[in-house]
Amino acid sequence: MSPVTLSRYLIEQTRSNNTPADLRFLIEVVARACKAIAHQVQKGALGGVLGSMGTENVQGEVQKKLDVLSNDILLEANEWGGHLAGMASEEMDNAYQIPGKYPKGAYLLVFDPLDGSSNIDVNVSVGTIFSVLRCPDQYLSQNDALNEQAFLQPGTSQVAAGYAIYGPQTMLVLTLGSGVIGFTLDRELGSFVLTHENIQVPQSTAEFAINMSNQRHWEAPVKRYVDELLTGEEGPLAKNYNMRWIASMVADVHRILTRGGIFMYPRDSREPSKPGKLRLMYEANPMSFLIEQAGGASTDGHQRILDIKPEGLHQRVAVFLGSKEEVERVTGYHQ
Ligand code: P6P
Repeated sequence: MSPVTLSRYLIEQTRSNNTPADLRFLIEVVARACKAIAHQVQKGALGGVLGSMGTENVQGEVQKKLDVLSNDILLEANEWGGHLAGMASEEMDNAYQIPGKYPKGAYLLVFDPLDGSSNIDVNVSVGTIFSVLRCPDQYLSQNDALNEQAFLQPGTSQVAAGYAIYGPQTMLVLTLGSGVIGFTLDRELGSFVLTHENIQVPQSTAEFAINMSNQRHWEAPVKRYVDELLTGEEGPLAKNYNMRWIASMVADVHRILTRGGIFMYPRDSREPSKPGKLRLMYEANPMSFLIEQAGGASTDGHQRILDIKPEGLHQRVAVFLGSKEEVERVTGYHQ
């Protein structure tokens, strides 16, 4: 049988649950933009795209050339299609208004154009994370500027989410709300080909992911939990655990979707005013949607991340996601 490409998947699989044509079109446009980003990322030094821009984003983080280039690729790919009411990104302070010369549509696209920036210049996997929301009717207008309030919906409102990972393979991992599927980029075809149907996170695991250098800054429940992981089979968990920390959320989450694990980025005392490092709208929410759709769990230590009502586009959140058994355990320690 000929390979099932993303286009064929979107038509065949979504015919049954009649996914709107505009949403299928949006996913294909985002996938095409991710192919263009992959092309730039994989040039590396040969493309003159490594290093920093010398500017900072709204988070006060130094912007890498590839951050800005990836952001521009996603904006240019999506602004003309007539399927979006607006866009928002880690790299832009405010929402992106669809230029007046183009029609607007019913969806909102939120993304981290290139996550894992600290790894870009050292050739470690990075990725693009995206989340799709419906624009509430009261904010839909062909003429008026889009009000940023339109984006501030809980993660349960997402209609689709996914990521592209630029690693040894370029893959697209996606959910439309009926499970998680994975596509691998076939460079000869130039298409994403279905390679992973029905991705499931194992309920239990022996692998955890956290940046241990922050240990002295964690809250007590996290210190207790990680201490128990480290005491292994002599400890209360009666199991030896392994550790991984790639410092690219896309790569760590991809490993967890593939073989299980728990990913943690807790809040810590370095910046007590901030509830965590990772951003809710375009990192935690899309990844939480994928993890839950794959049978895992995702909380901020106290509540389901997808239930959090956002108050700002760039709001941060603590993240505990992955194999349900471990997420429920560490969340229980916070109660
Ligand atoms: P740290 C990358 O900059 C990122 O936003 C996530 O992709 C990653 O999980 C995290 O930050 C790494 O943070 O503090 O370990 O460098």
